[in-house]
Amino acid sequence: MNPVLRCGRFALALDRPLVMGVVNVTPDSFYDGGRHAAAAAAIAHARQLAAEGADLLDIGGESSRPGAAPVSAEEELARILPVLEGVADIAVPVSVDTVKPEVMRAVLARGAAMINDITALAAPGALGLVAASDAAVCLMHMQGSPRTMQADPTYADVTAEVRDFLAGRAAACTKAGIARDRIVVDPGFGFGKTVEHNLTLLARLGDIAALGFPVLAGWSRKSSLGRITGRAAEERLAGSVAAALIAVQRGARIVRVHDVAATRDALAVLAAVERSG
Ligand code: 9MG
Repeated sequence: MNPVLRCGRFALALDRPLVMGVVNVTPDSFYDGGRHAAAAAAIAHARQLAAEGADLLDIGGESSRPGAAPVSAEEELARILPVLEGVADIAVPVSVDTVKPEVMRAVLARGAAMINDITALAAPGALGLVAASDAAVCLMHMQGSPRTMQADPTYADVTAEVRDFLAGRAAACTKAGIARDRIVVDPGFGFGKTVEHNLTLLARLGDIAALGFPVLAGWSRKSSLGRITGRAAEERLAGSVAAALIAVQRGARIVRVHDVAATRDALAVLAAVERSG
């Protein structure tokens, strides 16, 4: 694996696990006071996550929760752009979570350092847009679409199928001209997977890391943790931190989390143990 991840004007050293902080700008997050208040709250939240030590921020304007309805590119941009502009002075690379080429074009022109695409650049034109930029890309695996993905996820061998899919999409990226050191892969925990599928993938994350690209893992507050612990989303901090640590121990280089400070503390303890051993 390359020692750095190149993303826009940044080169992130991969000699320690990186923490990506989640900044959602969706109606179920900051929308109580209307659009302007939502942007202001999201910017404040992003600054807080950066102050807590986030290595990257991931801004998203369309929910990808199971059953979520799609939004138009115009609506997504109206949510994201004020936030992207409001964090432009922070010395932390900003990723944008989107599947739409129109949104990718607009955010890349405004300095987004990474495109986080839960469909792995499937939309026509998406590959070329990222290739023509200097941004990194996170290629995620999903079976189905957010509307339907949890209806009946089925695999013969979940790890092999996810690994082969990611290998294929990474090959498509390099063929399109995206250098290997701009590519991140992600098994997509919770995206068209049962709790058992998610646990198998976590246990076998090393098979995904063996592809030679940095692996991003996102377990933060997800429903699998609710199924395991019996806890509601807002009570899943301990489970989320545990899953992030396990993911790192099994080969993840980036963890996508809501709780940056707690995750950084846990990773600091892990690093201290590894240094002493
Ligand atoms: C947008 N989003 C929600 N969960 C995610 C995950 O696990 N990985 C990535 N790359 N994006 C996610």
